[in-house]
Amino acid sequence: MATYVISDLHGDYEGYRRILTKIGFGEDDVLYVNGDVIDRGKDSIKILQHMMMQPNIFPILGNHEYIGCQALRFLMNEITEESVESLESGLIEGLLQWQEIGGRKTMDEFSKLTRQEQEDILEYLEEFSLYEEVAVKGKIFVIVHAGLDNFSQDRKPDDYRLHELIFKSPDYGRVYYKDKYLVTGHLPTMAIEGNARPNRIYMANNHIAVDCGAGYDGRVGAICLETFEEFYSDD
Ligand SMILES: [Mn+2]
Repeated sequence: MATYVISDLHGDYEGYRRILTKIGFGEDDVLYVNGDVIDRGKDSIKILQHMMMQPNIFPILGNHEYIGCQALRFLMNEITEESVESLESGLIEGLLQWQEIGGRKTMDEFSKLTRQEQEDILEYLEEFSLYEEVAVKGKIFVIVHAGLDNFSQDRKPDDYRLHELIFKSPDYGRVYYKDKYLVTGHLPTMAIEGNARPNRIYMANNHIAVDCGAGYDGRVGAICLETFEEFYSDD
Protein backbone atom coordinates (compact mmCIF):
# COMPACT_ATOMS: atom_id res chain seq x y z
CA MET A 1 0.00 0.00 0.00
CA ALA A 2 1.39 3.39 -0.99
CA THR A 3 0.22 6.99 -1.25
CA TYR A 4 0.96 9.13 -4.30
CA VAL A 5 0.36 12.70 -5.46
CA ILE A 6 0.17 13.93 -9.05
CA SER A 7 -0.99 17.28 -10.36
CA ASP A 8 -1.79 19.49 -13.35
CA LEU A 9 -2.60 16.82 -15.90
CA HIS A 10 -4.20 19.39 -18.25
CA GLY A 11 -5.91 16.88 -20.49
CA ASP A 12 -2.86 14.64 -20.94
CA TYR A 13 -4.67 11.31 -20.71
CA GLU A 14 -1.70 9.34 -22.02
CA GLY A 15 0.62 10.88 -19.42
CA TYR A 16 -1.97 10.08 -16.75
CA ARG A 17 -2.26 6.41 -17.80
CA ARG A 18 1.51 6.09 -18.12
CA ILE A 19 2.11 7.44 -14.63
CA LEU A 20 -0.46 4.99 -13.20
CA THR A 21 1.47 2.19 -14.87
CA LYS A 22 4.83 3.58 -13.68
CA ILE A 23 3.76 3.60 -10.04
CA GLY A 24 1.99 0.25 -10.45
CA PHE A 25 -1.18 1.82 -9.09
CA GLY A 26 -3.28 -0.87 -7.47
CA GLU A 27 -6.44 -1.26 -5.41
CA ASP A 28 -4.57 -0.88 -2.11
CA ASP A 29 -2.86 2.36 -3.13
CA VAL A 30 -4.15 5.90 -2.74
CA LEU A 31 -3.68 8.67 -5.30
CA TYR A 32 -4.31 12.37 -4.76
CA VAL A 33 -4.79 14.38 -7.95
CA ASN A 34 -3.93 17.92 -6.94
CA GLY A 35 -6.04 19.98 -9.35
CA ASP A 36 -6.00 21.23 -12.95
CA VAL A 37 -6.95 17.91 -14.50
CA ILE A 38 -8.66 19.82 -17.33
CA ASP A 39 -7.90 22.32 -20.15
CA ARG A 40 -5.21 22.83 -22.78
CA GLY A 41 -4.82 19.13 -23.67
CA LYS A 42 -7.33 17.14 -25.68
CA ASP A 43 -8.54 14.51 -23.22
CA SER A 44 -9.67 16.32 -20.07
CA ILE A 45 -13.07 14.65 -19.90
CA LYS A 46 -11.57 11.27 -20.65
CA ILE A 47 -9.31 11.60 -17.61
CA LEU A 48 -12.21 12.67 -15.39
CA GLN A 49 -14.31 9.73 -16.57
CA HIS A 50 -11.51 7.35 -15.63
CA MET A 51 -10.80 9.03 -12.29
CA MET A 52 -14.43 8.98 -11.20
CA MET A 53 -14.53 5.19 -11.49
CA GLN A 54 -11.56 4.74 -9.10
CA PRO A 55 -12.60 4.77 -5.43
CA ASN A 56 -8.97 5.23 -4.34
CA ILE A 57 -8.32 8.39 -6.38
CA PHE A 58 -9.02 11.62 -4.49
CA PRO A 59 -9.34 14.82 -6.51
CA ILE A 60 -8.48 18.29 -5.19
CA LEU A 61 -9.83 21.46 -6.80
CA GLY A 62 -7.67 23.52 -9.17
CA ASN A 63 -8.39 26.95 -10.59
CA HIS A 64 -9.21 25.38 -13.97
CA GLU A 65 -11.91 23.15 -12.48
CA TYR A 66 -13.30 26.06 -10.48
CA ILE A 67 -13.64 28.33 -13.50
CA GLY A 68 -14.58 25.58 -15.96
CA CYS A 69 -17.25 24.06 -13.75
CA GLN A 70 -19.13 27.34 -13.43
CA ALA A 71 -18.95 27.94 -17.16
CA LEU A 72 -20.14 24.43 -18.02
CA ARG A 73 -22.93 24.57 -15.46
CA PHE A 74 -24.14 27.77 -17.06
CA LEU A 75 -23.86 26.45 -20.61
CA MET A 76 -25.91 23.37 -19.68
CA ASN A 77 -28.82 25.41 -18.42
CA GLU A 78 -31.39 26.79 -20.80
CA ILE A 79 -31.16 30.51 -21.33
CA THR A 80 -33.85 32.02 -19.17
CA GLU A 81 -34.45 35.54 -18.01
CA GLU A 82 -32.83 34.62 -14.73
CA SER A 83 -29.76 33.12 -16.36
CA VAL A 84 -29.33 36.15 -18.61
CA GLU A 85 -29.36 38.33 -15.53
CA SER A 86 -26.66 36.22 -13.92
CA LEU A 87 -24.70 36.42 -17.18
CA GLU A 88 -24.47 40.14 -16.76
CA SER A 89 -23.02 39.71 -13.32
CA GLY A 90 -19.71 38.26 -14.36
CA LEU A 91 -20.40 34.95 -16.06
CA ILE A 92 -19.49 36.27 -19.52
CA GLU A 93 -16.21 37.35 -17.99
CA GLY A 94 -15.76 33.87 -16.55
CA LEU A 95 -16.48 32.23 -19.90
CA LEU A 96 -13.96 34.46 -21.67
CA GLN A 97 -11.40 33.91 -18.95
CA TRP A 98 -11.85 30.17 -19.29
CA GLN A 99 -11.29 30.36 -23.05
CA GLU A 100 -8.09 32.28 -22.45
CA ILE A 101 -6.67 29.65 -20.12
CA GLY A 102 -7.40 26.74 -22.45
CA GLY A 103 -11.03 25.82 -21.78
CA ARG A 104 -11.99 25.56 -25.44
CA LYS A 105 -10.94 21.93 -25.86
CA THR A 106 -12.67 20.90 -22.64
CA MET A 107 -15.85 22.65 -23.77
CA ASP A 108 -15.74 20.83 -27.14
CA GLU A 109 -15.21 17.49 -25.43
CA PHE A 110 -18.02 18.22 -22.98
CA SER A 111 -20.42 19.19 -25.79
CA LYS A 112 -20.10 15.71 -27.32
CA LEU A 113 -21.34 13.95 -24.15
CA THR A 114 -24.87 12.85 -23.47
CA ARG A 115 -26.87 14.92 -21.02
CA GLN A 116 -26.38 12.25 -18.35
CA GLU A 117 -22.62 12.09 -18.92
CA GLN A 118 -22.45 15.89 -18.68
CA GLU A 119 -24.36 15.83 -15.42
CA ASP A 120 -22.05 13.13 -14.04
CA ILE A 121 -18.96 15.18 -14.92
CA LEU A 122 -20.32 18.32 -13.26
CA GLU A 123 -21.36 16.44 -10.14
CA TYR A 124 -17.90 14.91 -9.94
CA LEU A 125 -16.17 18.29 -10.36
CA GLU A 126 -18.38 19.78 -7.67
CA GLU A 127 -17.16 17.14 -5.22
CA PHE A 128 -13.46 18.02 -5.52
CA SER A 129 -11.89 18.82 -2.13
CA LEU A 130 -10.37 22.21 -1.42
CA TYR A 131 -7.37 20.53 0.20
CA GLU A 132 -6.37 17.29 1.90
CA GLU A 133 -4.32 16.85 5.05
CA VAL A 134 -2.89 13.36 5.34
CA ALA A 135 -0.56 11.56 7.73
CA VAL A 136 1.78 9.04 6.16
CA LYS A 137 4.36 7.18 8.22
CA GLY A 138 4.32 9.85 10.91
CA LYS A 139 4.73 12.75 8.48
CA ILE A 140 1.94 15.21 7.76
CA PHE A 141 1.24 16.52 4.27
CA VAL A 142 -1.07 19.42 3.42
CA ILE A 143 -2.03 18.94 -0.21
CA VAL A 144 -3.49 22.01 -1.92
CA HIS A 145 -3.56 23.09 -5.56
CA ALA A 146 -1.80 26.48 -5.53
CA GLY A 147 -0.81 27.50 -2.01
CA LEU A 148 -1.91 29.10 1.24
CA ASP A 149 -2.33 32.77 0.49
CA ASN A 150 -2.24 35.12 3.47
CA PHE A 151 -0.47 32.38 5.39
CA SER A 152 -0.21 32.48 9.13
CA GLN A 153 0.89 29.77 11.55
CA ASP A 154 -2.36 30.30 13.45
CA ARG A 155 -4.62 29.47 10.52
CA LYS A 156 -5.75 25.89 10.05
CA PRO A 157 -6.16 24.72 6.45
CA ASP A 158 -9.93 24.90 7.06
CA ASP A 159 -9.68 28.63 7.75
CA TYR A 160 -8.60 29.50 4.21
CA ARG A 161 -11.13 30.67 1.68
CA LEU A 162 -11.32 29.02 -1.74
CA HIS A 163 -9.63 31.96 -3.46
CA GLU A 164 -6.66 31.69 -1.13
CA LEU A 165 -6.03 28.08 -2.11
CA ILE A 166 -6.27 27.78 -5.88
CA PHE A 167 -4.75 30.87 -7.51
CA LYS A 168 -1.53 32.00 -5.85
CA SER A 169 1.66 29.99 -5.53
CA PRO A 170 3.57 30.02 -2.25
CA ASP A 171 7.03 31.44 -1.70
CA TYR A 172 9.05 28.28 -2.27
CA GLY A 173 12.01 29.85 -0.48
CA ARG A 174 10.06 30.01 2.76
CA VAL A 175 9.24 27.25 5.24
CA TYR A 176 5.50 27.45 5.96
CA TYR A 177 5.16 24.62 8.45
CA LYS A 178 8.12 23.33 10.45
CA ASP A 179 6.41 20.01 11.05
CA LYS A 180 4.40 19.49 7.86
CA TYR A 181 5.02 19.35 4.15
CA LEU A 182 3.09 21.66 1.83
CA VAL A 183 2.34 19.78 -1.38
CA THR A 184 1.37 22.03 -4.30
CA GLY A 185 0.86 22.04 -8.06
CA HIS A 186 -0.27 25.00 -10.21
CA LEU A 187 3.20 26.39 -11.01
CA PRO A 188 5.31 24.15 -13.26
CA THR A 189 8.48 23.40 -11.34
CA MET A 190 10.55 24.83 -14.20
CA ALA A 191 9.12 28.22 -13.19
CA ILE A 192 10.22 27.97 -9.54
CA GLU A 193 12.96 30.49 -8.98
CA GLY A 194 16.39 28.95 -8.60
CA ASN A 195 15.18 25.43 -9.40
CA ALA A 196 18.00 23.51 -11.04
CA ARG A 197 15.73 20.56 -11.97
CA PRO A 198 13.05 21.81 -14.37
CA ASN A 199 10.13 19.44 -15.05
CA ARG A 200 11.11 17.32 -12.07
CA ILE A 201 9.46 17.23 -8.67
CA TYR A 202 10.78 20.03 -6.46
CA MET A 203 11.54 19.40 -2.79
CA ALA A 204 12.98 22.06 -0.50
CA ASN A 205 12.01 24.03 2.60
CA ASN A 206 9.22 21.56 3.45
CA HIS A 207 7.66 22.18 0.04
CA ILE A 208 6.89 19.47 -2.46
CA ALA A 209 5.90 20.88 -5.86
CA VAL A 210 4.60 18.29 -8.31
CA ASP A 211 3.52 20.14 -11.47
CA CYS A 212 6.03 18.88 -14.02
CA GLY A 213 4.53 20.80 -16.93
CA ALA A 214 2.05 18.46 -18.64
CA GLY A 215 0.20 20.78 -21.00
CA TYR A 216 3.37 22.85 -21.51
CA ASP A 217 5.47 20.23 -23.31
CA GLY A 218 6.38 18.79 -19.93
CA ARG A 219 5.23 15.56 -18.34
CA VAL A 220 3.41 14.07 -15.38
CA GLY A 221 5.39 13.51 -12.20
CA ALA A 222 4.32 11.47 -9.17
CA ILE A 223 5.72 11.43 -5.67
CA CYS A 224 5.31 8.57 -3.22
CA LEU A 225 4.66 10.00 0.25
CA GLU A 226 5.99 6.93 2.06
CA THR A 227 9.38 6.90 0.33
CA PHE A 228 9.68 10.29 -1.46
CA GLU A 229 10.45 8.30 -4.58
CA GLU A 230 9.81 10.21 -7.82
CA PHE A 231 8.18 8.83 -10.97
CA TYR A 232 7.81 10.41 -14.42
CA SER A 233 5.43 9.60 -17.23
CA ASP A 234 8.14 9.77 -19.92
CA ASP A 235 11.13 8.14 -18.20
MN1 LIG B 1 -3.55 25.87 -11.56
